[in-house]
Amino acid sequence: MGGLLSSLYQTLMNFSGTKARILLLGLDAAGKTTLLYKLKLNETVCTIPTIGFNVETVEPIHNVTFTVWDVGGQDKIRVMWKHYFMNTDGLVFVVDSADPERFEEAKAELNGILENDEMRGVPFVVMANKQDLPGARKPMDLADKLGLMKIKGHQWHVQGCCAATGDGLVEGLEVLTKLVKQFQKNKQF
Ligand SMILES: Nc1nc2c(ncn2[C@@H]2O[C@H](COP(=O)(O)OP(=O)(O)OP(=O)(O)O)[C@@H](O)[C@H]2O)c(=O)[nH]1
Ligand SMILES: [Mg+2]
Repeated sequence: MGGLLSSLYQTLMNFSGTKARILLLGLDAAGKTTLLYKLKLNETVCTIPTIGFNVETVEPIHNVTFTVWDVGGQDKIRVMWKHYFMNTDGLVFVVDSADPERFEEAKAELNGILENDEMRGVPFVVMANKQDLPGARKPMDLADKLGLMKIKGHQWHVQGCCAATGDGLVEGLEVLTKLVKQFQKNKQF
């Protein structure tokens, strides 16, 4: 019966398309707003630090429409992040790969997010951003520094990217799409 319901659900989802609420978080200056508007407009916008949030719906990827919430990452406003957690289907966590001095801080913030009850089981993609900069750490190196292999209860992927040019963004979100579909299906049954 579960199998029948599951395939019916899948058929309906394929027909109607799926909607997903995506949170875009990371330390200040990681490149979140740059990434969001590169995806949305295919433009490299000139950003200022985000106080509050930006929200945009981006073009469907594999039939999934993402509503992306980009919340400011400055130290003093990170306390606001938790107010965006409810009903999240996927997390994009952006890291400046060329700023190793802040990897520990990024790791602590990521763990804090994932430990929140509202974020239980939510899949995430770490965007190893700014791969264009000299000294940028490779995605797997970053995964190691952030301790991703030790994280339990969440599906994850790490994607090298450059938000300024758009390289790697769609690839990262394609993986997130798959993880989100699985997460939503598991929630349903
Ligand atoms: N070289 C390079 N610079 C980037 C890239 N992505 C973003 N930046 C720059 O990094 C700076 C910060 O980018 P934002 O997108 O404003 O960062 P943010 O994560 O939204 O920061 P907050 O809103 O303060 O949380 C800007 O000067 C961007 O131009 C990238 O891929 N490569
Ligand atoms: Mg911003």
